[in-house]
Amino acid sequence: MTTTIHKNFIAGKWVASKSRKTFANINPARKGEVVGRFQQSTPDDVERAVAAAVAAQAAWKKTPAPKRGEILFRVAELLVKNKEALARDMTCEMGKVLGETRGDVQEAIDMGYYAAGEGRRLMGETVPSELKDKFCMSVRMPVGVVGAITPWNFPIAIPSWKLFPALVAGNTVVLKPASDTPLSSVHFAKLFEKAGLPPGVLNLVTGSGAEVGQPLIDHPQVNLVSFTGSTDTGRVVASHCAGLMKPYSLEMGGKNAIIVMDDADLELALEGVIWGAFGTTGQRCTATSRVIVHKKVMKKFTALLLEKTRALQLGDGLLPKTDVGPLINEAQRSKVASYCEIGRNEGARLLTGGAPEIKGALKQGFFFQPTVFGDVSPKMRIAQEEIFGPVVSLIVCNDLEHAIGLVNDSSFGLSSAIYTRDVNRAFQAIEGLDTGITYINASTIGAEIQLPFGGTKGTGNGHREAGTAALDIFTEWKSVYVDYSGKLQKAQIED
Ligand code: UN1
Repeated sequence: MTTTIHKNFIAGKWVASKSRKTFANINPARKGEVVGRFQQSTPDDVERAVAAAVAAQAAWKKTPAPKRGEILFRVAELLVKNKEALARDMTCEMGKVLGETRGDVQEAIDMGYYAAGEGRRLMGETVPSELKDKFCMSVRMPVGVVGAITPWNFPIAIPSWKLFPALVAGNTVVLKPASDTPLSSVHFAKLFEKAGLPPGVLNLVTGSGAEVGQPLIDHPQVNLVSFTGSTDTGRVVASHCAGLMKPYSLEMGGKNAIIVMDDADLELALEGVIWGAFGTTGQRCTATSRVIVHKKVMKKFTALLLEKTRALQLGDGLLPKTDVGPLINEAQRSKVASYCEIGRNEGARLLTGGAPEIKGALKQGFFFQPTVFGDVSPKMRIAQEEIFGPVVSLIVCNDLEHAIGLVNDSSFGLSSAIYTRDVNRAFQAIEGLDTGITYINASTIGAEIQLPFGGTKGTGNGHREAGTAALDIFTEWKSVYVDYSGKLQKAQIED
């Protein structure tokens, strides 16, 4: 089988990198299988892409927002039409099970329709003036050229969170996808092309962080950087943008917890923990990595959790019987293995899992056993640091107040959940949990695109994606004062 070589998308054309070099993208379930080859781009390619985005900006800004929205609507329609093929290719390049890659595409569809509708809203405010015969309003303006840097765990959904709102607001974009999942971005860009997006409005450049990401962040004509990925890389983005006085939004790690109270429906909580901890092989920034269980139900809950965890089927995400796919690459697998080692050394009790899975066909991929640690104390590294794999820590609590304190004892603040049948406890948790997202009787994963997505503390830098909040990143406010009195009127000055 010949391997397809995919190109960059710049100024409406599919072009090879000036480097003439490509890199391979492999299937994490079968390391020997090359999914495709992609351009190993250089700062020169970034230069071309930014120039294209700059050239396209004025006309795109002038295009009425409802018309911009119509194009995005057509992209959403194309996503619907191609959902199955996109999902299958995404499972091949990323590893998560087909049901979840379908969900990934669905999240992009949802965002597409939502942003398309925003083309007829993009609402500002009208407020009264303190003076007679004067009109006050605010309108949203595009920021200009957006540099979007996206991770591998949601290869279409997360690019969609950035592209759709950025584009409907009148920005042009240069997208640099993660090198582990460039294929989904190539497919996505092709749908924008097919939907009639004018050349240069969206540009795609594949390659490394050093050769593509860095020059994109530093480029003086990139007006805003929108980044989702690791905290370490986010820190680099922040420091560069700060030096350049450039606005940026960061969406980074989590150490998300589920509280299981003594009055919880334990079966329901169990399903939520299994889904949150092992869905996407634990590779979500919203993944459940701590479970804080009331002391009265810890024993029972632990037994139920172990039984269910041990029954999970690892395998190729395309196979219907697979529950959990591989990790994305060997580096991630080593990282997860080293955290299991750290947990053991810290004195946590390894209850199940804890090692790479190398039985039979699984040795061809980056599989890791679903892992549960018991007797975890809150200050252990496995209770504090993001592992990004199928590893969950059980921590005991005495009461709700104690549980909330434990959840909040984290440098991250993305998602939290509580299982309880007591409405008072549920509302106390909503108020007390210091996270951007809180679920009641549902897992820590599964955010919907019509609400803001993001977190407090080290998870981000105060911005939110999705919902109308996304527009706050991708637009600048302009306040407009229209004085129709025909005379000089002075605000704040008494006559
Ligand atoms: C992520 O893990 O980076 O809420 C995004 C969720 C998904 C998005 C996760 N809708 O789990």
